[in-house]
Amino acid sequence: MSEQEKTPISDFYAKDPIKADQQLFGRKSHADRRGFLRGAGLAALGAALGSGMVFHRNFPAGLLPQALADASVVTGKDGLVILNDRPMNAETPAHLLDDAITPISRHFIRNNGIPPQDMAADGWEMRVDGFVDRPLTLSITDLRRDFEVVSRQLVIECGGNGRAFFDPGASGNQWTVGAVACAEWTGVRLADVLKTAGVQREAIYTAHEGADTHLSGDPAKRPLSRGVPIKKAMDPNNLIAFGMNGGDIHPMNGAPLRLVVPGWPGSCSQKWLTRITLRDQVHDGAKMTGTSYRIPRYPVAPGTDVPVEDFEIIEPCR
Ligand SMILES: Nc1nc2c(c(=O)[nH]1)N[C@H]1C(S)=C(S)[C@@H](COP(=O)(O)O)O[C@H]1N2
Ligand SMILES: [Mo]
Repeated sequence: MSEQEKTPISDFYAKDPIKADQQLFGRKSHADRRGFLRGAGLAALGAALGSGMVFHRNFPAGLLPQALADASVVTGKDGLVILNDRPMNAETPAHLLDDAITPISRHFIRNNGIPPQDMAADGWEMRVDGFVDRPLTLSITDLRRDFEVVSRQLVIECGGNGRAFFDPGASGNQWTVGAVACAEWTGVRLADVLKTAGVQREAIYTAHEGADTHLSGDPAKRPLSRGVPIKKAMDPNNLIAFGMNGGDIHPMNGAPLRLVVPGWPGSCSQKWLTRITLRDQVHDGAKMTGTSYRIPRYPVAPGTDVPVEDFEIIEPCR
């Protein structure tokens, strides 16, 4: 099954649990699945996932084993709750957010598309272009050699955090309170890189690109490309990061290179970073326009229909 053909496992189960069982376990009936469970099958699956499934003999057909719904299926993540598996989105239960520095295993995952296959740090390059005096192509080695390397504890919070509590409800991932984390990021200051490229007078906004691909598989479409006003881009706390909590960045958190733009919605912190373009207009990339990552520019009662032209880009977390 290709990445494009997959459906979120929870949707898959919600629609037709018996069929989902048949497809997942390769058995034709409820009774067969029980037979399969009594055999070595699910125990082996549990072992493969890193935890034995106790009581698996009693699982009724159509019940999605928690271990499959849990982000422990993502290597290096532990205890996260999967909200969607295509694209992968997983939040951290509040009781696991009690560290001053969020462990990598507990940093939430928010993907709009399909992560790149190749995340090797060797050979990774990012470009800086647009309204700059000197367009740059930088490897991670170049970044480490040519700029001051700093470590900062920075919070990333998704603009959708808390959406599950909206009344009336809003579409999208139903984040409760766990789409937030504070890792210690290591990298170079975005401002230093932009100064080296030479910011031209016309530049008013950044445009960020990553190596992830659109869910449709169409190479012409980007899953997400956001930016920030140049004033925010020059804030010395923004990092182009290649390290997380003293090690490598986790693949689901943007390895090997990402932006971290603290204080602004998480969507500004482009993962799998390949390019920053300085523009002479507000960036109009994927998820910058319409109602994406925007809010009405005036207070409205919950559920009010607001014309699209009255939406403005979400800026600092307020
Ligand atoms: N390339 C790319 N960068 C991205 C995204 C994405 O889908 N693709 N999602 C953004 C959003 S909406 C958020 S909230 C943060 C989440 O970062 P995390 O997955 O490391 O927690 O990444 C941002 N950077
Ligand atoms: Mo987000």
